Amino acid sequence: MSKFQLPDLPYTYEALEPYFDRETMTIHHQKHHQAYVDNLNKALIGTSAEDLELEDILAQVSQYSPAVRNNAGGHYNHSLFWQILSAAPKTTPTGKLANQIDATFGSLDEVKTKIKNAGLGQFGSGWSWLYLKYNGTLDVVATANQDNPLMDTQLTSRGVPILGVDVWEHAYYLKYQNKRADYLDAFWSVLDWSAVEKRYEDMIGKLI
Ligand code: MN3
Repeated sequence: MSKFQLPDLPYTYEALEPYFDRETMTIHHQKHHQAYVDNLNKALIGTSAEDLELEDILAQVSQYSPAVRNNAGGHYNHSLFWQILSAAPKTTPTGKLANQIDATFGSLDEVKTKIKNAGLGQFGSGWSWLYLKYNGTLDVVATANQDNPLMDTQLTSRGVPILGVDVWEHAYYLKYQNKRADYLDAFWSVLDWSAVEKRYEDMIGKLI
């Protein structure tokens, strides 16, 4: 049995219509994410990372091949992405996360604008993240390709991602063509803040 497996989506392929369409979701999960899983399993064979957890591979990814970096990132990032989407999302954060967002960014609208602009400003393929720094503060950053803030290759923006939005064209091109901004606007209609809150509270608990 292979080390890493493609996780099932927690909803059907059409569940996020009309914001994220069935065809994009199907190809994104069954083809793109599956390929990251398969290529990661292949790239790990015979390496010292073979027995490590995914997060531990990412934390020292600079030691491994570009194939491990790209595909471990791809597997982690997509697994997170599916988990924070929902057909019946909680549309605003509450509790500790809401308080921290207000304290750090001023308002929810402000952090949403930062996340959108980071995604729009990412030239080519990548991701826009809201992440928890190891000092307990929040920040927004865009990364190229399948990189993410867990990677030790992130020199100035390291931490634990709690929200990520995929800005590769494969995430939106069938429905939105070149209009990345429209896709990023639609993302908020399927983003489940309760999943982001849960990640935040779990991580804050580990930092303290
Ligand atoms: Mn993708």
